[in-house]
Amino acid sequence: MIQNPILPGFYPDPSICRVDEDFYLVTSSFSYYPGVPIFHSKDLVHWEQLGHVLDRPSQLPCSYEMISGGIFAPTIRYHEGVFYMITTNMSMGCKNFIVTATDPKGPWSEMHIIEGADGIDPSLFFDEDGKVYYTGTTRVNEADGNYQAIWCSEIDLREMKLVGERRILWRGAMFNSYAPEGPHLYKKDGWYYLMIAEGGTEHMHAVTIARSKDIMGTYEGYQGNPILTHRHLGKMYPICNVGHADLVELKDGSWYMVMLASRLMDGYHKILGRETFLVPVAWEDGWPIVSPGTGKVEDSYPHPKSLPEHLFAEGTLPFQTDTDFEEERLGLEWNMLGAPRGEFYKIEDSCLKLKVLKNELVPWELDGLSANVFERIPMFHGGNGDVSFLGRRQQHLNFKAATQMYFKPEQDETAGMVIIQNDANQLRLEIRKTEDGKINASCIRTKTVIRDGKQYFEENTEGSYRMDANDISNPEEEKEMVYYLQVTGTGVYYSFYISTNGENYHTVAENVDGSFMGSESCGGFVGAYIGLYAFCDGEDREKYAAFDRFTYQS
Ligand code: 6LW
Repeated sequence: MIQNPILPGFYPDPSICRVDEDFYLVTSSFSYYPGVPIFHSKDLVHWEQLGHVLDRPSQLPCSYEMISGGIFAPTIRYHEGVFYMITTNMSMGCKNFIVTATDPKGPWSEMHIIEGADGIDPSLFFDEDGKVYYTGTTRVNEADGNYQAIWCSEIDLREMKLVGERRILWRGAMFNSYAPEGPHLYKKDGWYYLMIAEGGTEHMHAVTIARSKDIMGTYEGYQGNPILTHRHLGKMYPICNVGHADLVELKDGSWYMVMLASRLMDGYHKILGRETFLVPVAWEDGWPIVSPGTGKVEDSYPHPKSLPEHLFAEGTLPFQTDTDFEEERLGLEWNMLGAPRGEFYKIEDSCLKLKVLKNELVPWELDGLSANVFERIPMFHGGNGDVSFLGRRQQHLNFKAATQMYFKPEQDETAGMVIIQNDANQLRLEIRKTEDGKINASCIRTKTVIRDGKQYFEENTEGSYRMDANDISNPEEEKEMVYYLQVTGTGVYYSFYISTNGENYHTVAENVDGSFMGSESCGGFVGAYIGLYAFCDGEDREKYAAFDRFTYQS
């Protein structure tokens, strides 16, 4: 059975390709590093993660400062023994580039920047005559107005250069369509099909299609457009924001589509961000019918008829983990913010150790700046240091995460767990030393509020627990103290607990409303992460907070 979402949690802008009996899928990753997770399946039902396409800092110049910068909408294609991944790095000033590999597990090449390719959402199409085409989005300023459109040019992949004439292919299905983007070209029965997203990536998102006999146009929009949307189903329909899709043909001639969509949590809240879904597609009269019979994304579909079931020995997604940090390397579920500059973490003595660094996770200097993500992204591309944070996606509506932390804070130092949606919208469970030398565990909420198109930050304490002598087993001992931290999420409500012996837990804050962390409130393109961090108020320290174990379960 296909169970949607096939990739739960923040996995937007999916792109898929098939190589014989194997399917490969990539998604956007914004400023999380390593970037562009790559997945593999043989039956479209079970998925394993192979790694990340961008796993060296040289492939992903990007800092932590603007989480919704970095990597937008990748496309993956395969041609004659080579995999191509093309995408945009917004943190480089909207540069489009290609990396290649002969093995999808990597290594992938360094970036080949495509000069002159403006806009976002690049895609590649390999035609039967050997020519290759680049499609993307652009802004057009002409007598008939200033609008966004899909453009196309031939590309020479030996030289990694655009060649020949550049053409506008389509402006979208709607008159004055909003944000035509995410184009992909396909060829079927002598027609070139141009499938795109329009309506913007929030509630009005949709998938539309046009076709032409000539790759450079003229493209004729399908009368049945949009071929997929949930915008007419109302804001309380449990799956919303459906759009940005890619098609794949199976060996038996059947078709499937991957797309992004979000699941609602307790009302119109999309804390998990945009996730990857899969639906079957049929063709009628030369046009695709998406999810035949219902026309919408369903929770499940029958197992694809022609694909034998295939499970993976390493386990299939989503990741539910119990990590004791015995391995030398972190699992594929872990990400940091921005490409690393120095060594801010190490795995040692069966612990994940995070260096106590200046707190960069809440960029207060952004206070009072434009609330528009696109205006803010270009302002940040050069953080000097690292943010001492490592996290994984929240992939389930209900979950429990726990860690065991050794840390002896000075007054201006803190470490703990965070639910982070973006640059400033977070819930943290943190340990601090108070002025009288006691230890406090607090739940801190940081949040943006928008006034007059500008973004302002607020911070407040949602609850705290002050340790007393009974809680600390041996306060005289020089050894760092151990804290067991636990966070549970039930829909939009998060609860935070602390223990010093792993048995008796104290409530720090219960049922804290996290609904402000949905993209509908705080904007941006990512979804919630659960992370570990170690910060100080002043200069960076040569000191670590050690995490002995981390579990995440739904
Ligand atoms: C992406 C665009 C979109 O580049 O959102 O949903 C942007 N579609 O195609 C960021 O994911």
